[in-house]
Amino acid sequence: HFSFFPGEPRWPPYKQSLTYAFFPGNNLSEPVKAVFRRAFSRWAAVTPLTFSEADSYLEADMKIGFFVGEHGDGEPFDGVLGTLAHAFSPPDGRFHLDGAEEWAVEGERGVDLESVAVHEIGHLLGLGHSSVEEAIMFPTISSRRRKVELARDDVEGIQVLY
Ligand code: TQI
Ligand code: ZN
Ligand code: ZN
Repeated sequence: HFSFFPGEPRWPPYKQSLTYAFFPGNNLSEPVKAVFRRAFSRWAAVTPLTFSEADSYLEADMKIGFFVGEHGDGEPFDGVLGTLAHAFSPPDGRFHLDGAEEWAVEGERGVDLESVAVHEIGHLLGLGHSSVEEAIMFPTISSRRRKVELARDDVEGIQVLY
């Protein structure tokens, strides 16, 4: 079953049009940006929320970046595998990925970027972990390669918040 963060934080109702931006220092390629766009669209399809890329990194609601090791939030990344990414609950908006991973963008070998992005965006929107194994918000990666489709449990959870 789905869960929320303590106090059930969520983006406020007047902010249904959320913006995101990529850390400029990463210089991400278009195919990588497209992965995040697809991941956001999966959540947009089941909520009243819309997501668009902001022109300004500083003014964006959600900030996405790849970092290695210590990167200023007291939650250093640990190199290959282990922690892959983390995201903070609303209205923080920070979404960090471990730059040391081998990220798979379109069926290459490595950690599937879209799967991790869909999961972390769930956290950015206010979902905690789920006890349902099929759910995107299930907290382990066991035997999973690519999991990008929202389960009924994810949809029910996000629709409680929005
Ligand atoms: N990162 C953990 C995660 O996103 C970080 C974390 C642990 C966390 N406890 C949390 C974040 C509580 C918010 C709230 O769950 S991870 C998976 C999965 C990770 C794990 O790198 O371990 C995915 C990132 F579910 F597959 F195990 C993405 Cl999809
Ligand atoms: Zn971080
Ligand atoms: Zn998680």
